[in-house]
Amino acid sequence: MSTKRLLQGWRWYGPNDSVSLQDVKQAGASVIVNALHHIPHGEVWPLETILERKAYIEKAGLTWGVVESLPVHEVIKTRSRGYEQYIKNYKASLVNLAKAGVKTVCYNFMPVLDWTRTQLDYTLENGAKALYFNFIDLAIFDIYVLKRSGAESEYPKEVFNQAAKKAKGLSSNELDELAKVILMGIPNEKNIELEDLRKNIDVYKNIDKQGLRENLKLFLEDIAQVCQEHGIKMTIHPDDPPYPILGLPRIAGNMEDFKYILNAVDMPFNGVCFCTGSLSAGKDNDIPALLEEVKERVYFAHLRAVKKDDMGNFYEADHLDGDVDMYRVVEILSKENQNRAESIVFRPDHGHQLLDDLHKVSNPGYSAIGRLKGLAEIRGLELGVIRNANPS
Ligand code: DNO
Repeated sequence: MSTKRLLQGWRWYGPNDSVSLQDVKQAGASVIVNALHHIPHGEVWPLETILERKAYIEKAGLTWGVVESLPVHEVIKTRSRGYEQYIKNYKASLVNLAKAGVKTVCYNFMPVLDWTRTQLDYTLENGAKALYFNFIDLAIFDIYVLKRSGAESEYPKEVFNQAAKKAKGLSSNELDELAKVILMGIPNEKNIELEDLRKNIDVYKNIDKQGLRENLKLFLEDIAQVCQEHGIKMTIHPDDPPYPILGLPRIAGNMEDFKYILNAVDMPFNGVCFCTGSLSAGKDNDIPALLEEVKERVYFAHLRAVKKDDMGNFYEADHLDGDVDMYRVVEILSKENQNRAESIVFRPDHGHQLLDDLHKVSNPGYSAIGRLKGLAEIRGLELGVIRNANPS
């Protein structure tokens, strides 16, 4: 019996993406990871629009295999007044997606902000650019721009002192730029405003980690029947970074969190988008051990790696050269894949800006050549893993 390969995915932001579907084909990916970013969070995704997008992708000879993301509205995350309507809408979107045959859905349960970085053009030694997260810059934003009450005392003394010193030397333009990066949302979606962030942080004052976990559990219970009936696989994306920031609770960052999530609603639809990059920013995360624990519920994977310093600051490293044992990760995924009726989709997550990328505009983290490099390295690694498991 031949060994089944993982499916190579590629995040594509829709017809306006500067990386075209033709580019994706040349990179060698076959599964498109896409969302209807133009539809405001919380509204129903109409079947017709889904089918149109699907046809567009298929015309290019590719398939739409994963939705990333069907966003969970803040009203659901906070279980605030009116959440029932948002749940209804979410379920309606899921049914429409299932009717169109797109059944793997990625989402996150991060309060207010999706992934957070403090710099988008960190220059590496070889001149390529990477995304970067620095605690001192985060503290500057938190204390001097957002002016969150109590923020000062939440950072270690060392971070606070360095932030205070650095902030003095920053112009208002530089502070604005920092705020822009931290508040940056998903391309083509509505950006988060400073005011929204402040308001939302207030709402979360009454929702601690346990409260947010509970809200996730209730959300999963609400959608369970629809998912089971329609064969939908929900995959939760880890928090990025995988620990609390800006005083907001986080519930998907480590082994204990994922055990909780999978047990909370112990049904096959309740799965994980295993993002090695997000998880590797957590200093105590043993990524292969975590994958071993959750692998049966992994329906989608983001493969990349970060490198951290002692303070926990991190930049996005080469896909095979960060704080992740990528050989083990691919080995576990590939082995698990042999048990599956449908192969697991992975995508090279993020990429450096390199070569021609440096002269083009692309969505942060989503340049063509940087990701092509990551994809090519990972598919080579998979081949090596498979050959190692089945020496001829
Ligand atoms: C960043 C992405 C995330 C991810 C969402 C899933 O590059 O991995 O924005 O799509 O968190 O809901």
